[in-house]
Amino acid sequence: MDEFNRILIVDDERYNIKVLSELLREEYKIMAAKSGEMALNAVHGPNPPDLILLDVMMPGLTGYEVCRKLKADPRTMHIPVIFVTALDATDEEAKGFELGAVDYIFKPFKPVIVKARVRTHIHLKRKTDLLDRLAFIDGLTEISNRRSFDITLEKELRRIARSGAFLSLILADIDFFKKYNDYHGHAQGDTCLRRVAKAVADCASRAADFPARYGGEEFAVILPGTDLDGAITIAEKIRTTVAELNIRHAASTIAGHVTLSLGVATVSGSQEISPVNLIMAADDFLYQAKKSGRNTVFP
Ligand code: GH3
Ligand code: MG
Ligand code: MG
Ligand code: MG
Repeated sequence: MDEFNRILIVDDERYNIKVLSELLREEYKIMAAKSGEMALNAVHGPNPPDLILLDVMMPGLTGYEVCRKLKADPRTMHIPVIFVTALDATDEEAKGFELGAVDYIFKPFKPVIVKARVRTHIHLKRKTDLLDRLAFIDGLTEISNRRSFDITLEKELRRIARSGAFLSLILADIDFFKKYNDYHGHAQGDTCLRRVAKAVADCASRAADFPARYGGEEFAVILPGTDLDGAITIAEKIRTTVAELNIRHAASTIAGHVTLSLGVATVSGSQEISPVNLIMAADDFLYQAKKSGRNTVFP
């Protein structure tokens, strides 16, 4: 990660960009855009900013329009926006906040005030990012956690109810993991979980795919837009990828390495199904995979 936080300065006047960047460049990495259109390109680039200083009056897209677009896009909605403008009127300021800006600075601005406000919002952004991480990412495996899985499954099921598309769910469970811990030790068990999680995530890498740690040694993958055949193919790829990691499992009675059993269930948007029922359906198949000898995909 970068040592510096990035600030995107958006202003149609070169002079304003110059003054603001001179003010902030000691503490932050500065990006600049001379129009709303360029700003939207910059936020979708490889290094998105941590905060945006946004001029309101610009030819082409105005600052308000840029802000509205940023807040409507899940990829950019979390980037704090501060309006920097000469429009000193309460209703303008209110409009900025209504659009989701975190602050409003009037030109001509006082340098110390700009610095202080930017620092405050960068600090808040860092904390929010950390909270999101703690709330939604599993600390051990660094993939999405159960909370995040529950929220996503519910949301995606609602989405396919409208579109009529398929949605599949894979549940994967490590075979004889209790024996693994007993034989190789808990620390080695943790390392194993991390490697398996990475393999699961690598096999479900399309933008819509959602891999998560479902429980202790259980993983889940939500596959919106994937039918049963497609999901079985992915489950099979997960199974072989994990087997090929060749993580030694001296206590396994079916192989000398770590293996997975997997269950797959699918719904189409025309069916009414709750998250719980879909999970139960996948879990039933997982149970059959276990019963049939493990290291396999069901159905
Ligand atoms: P099966 O093949 O039937 O799935 O057998 P199993 O031993 O894998 O199943 P069981 O559910 O009995 O055991 C799961 C084990 O996973 C027990 C628990 O100690 C271990 N486990 C759960 N979470 C963690 C973890 O975070 N780290 C480690 N090292 N082990 C964990
Ligand atoms: Mg302007
Ligand atoms: Mg289990
Ligand atoms: Mg298990």
